[in-house]
Amino acid sequence: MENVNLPITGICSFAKYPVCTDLDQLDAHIAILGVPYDQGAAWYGGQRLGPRGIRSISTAYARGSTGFYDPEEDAYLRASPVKICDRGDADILHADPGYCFSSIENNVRKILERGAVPAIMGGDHSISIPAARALSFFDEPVHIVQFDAHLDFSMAKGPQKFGNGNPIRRMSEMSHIGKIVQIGMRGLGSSSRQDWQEARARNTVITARQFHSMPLQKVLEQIPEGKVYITFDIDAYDISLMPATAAPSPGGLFYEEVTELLSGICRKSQVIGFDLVETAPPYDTPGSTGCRLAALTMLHIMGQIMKNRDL
Ligand SMILES: [Mn+2]
Repeated sequence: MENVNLPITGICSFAKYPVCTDLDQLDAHIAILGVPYDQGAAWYGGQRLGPRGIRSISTAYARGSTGFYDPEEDAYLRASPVKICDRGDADILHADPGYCFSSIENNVRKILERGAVPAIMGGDHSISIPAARALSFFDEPVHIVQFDAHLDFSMAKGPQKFGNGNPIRRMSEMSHIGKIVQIGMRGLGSSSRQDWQEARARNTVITARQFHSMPLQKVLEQIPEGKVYITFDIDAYDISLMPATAAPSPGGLFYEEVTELLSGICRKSQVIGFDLVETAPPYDTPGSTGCRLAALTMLHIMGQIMKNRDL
């Protein structure tokens, strides 16, 4: 008799996808990479536990090669022949940020070389810096779409240039990064006026308030065509949805509008990779609301990426 294979059983990989820790053997459309790193956190930490927390709750959504039936799309998403695997985590040594950044960049680069889409779960937002470095793999510019409550465009905090307040600034300095669209910013403490002016001069910035006053189609018009990397800071979501993060913020985005926009981006652009960062399980509810939201958002992006590919 075949095993029933309920979520509570088995190995706790992301959504119980097969584990492939040897990247030389990687044979998949999407490779999930955990990055348990939070030395970039300016204040509250705990993001290093993000990959474990997300993996644990994600097993509830394990359907293997059958995929998930989406009644609104009348389609099975992430179904065979789509191949997804969990690569495990980038090697991390917290006392040595340089070592960690090399490890993250090498992992992402290797996943790209094997022809797979990296699906990265952090970790604090600084991990997007080495991930973006690996995007020089492509022979054309890669555009960035950021979801976030915060601008993350600070030049530096004292001598620190590689913290979780700096990733978009660091990306903007990379010659292989093209346009940058920033969505969801709001509230107090999100960079200085000068940072905002410089971000608005270089990038397209859509605050949460602007987002809520715009038809989705207008937002989509701002998304570049071509190759796009999505960096999704989970605090883009409204505080009522997302307790499990270091800087939760009211006035944020909601699941339906986020997933609809993500679907639109995957239709319009070629999404070549994404990260989802800043999930911090120590602040989560007992029912793992935040980790669940993170897992579902990742599954949604993966489903939409593959729906728009010819296999
Ligand atoms: Mn951020």
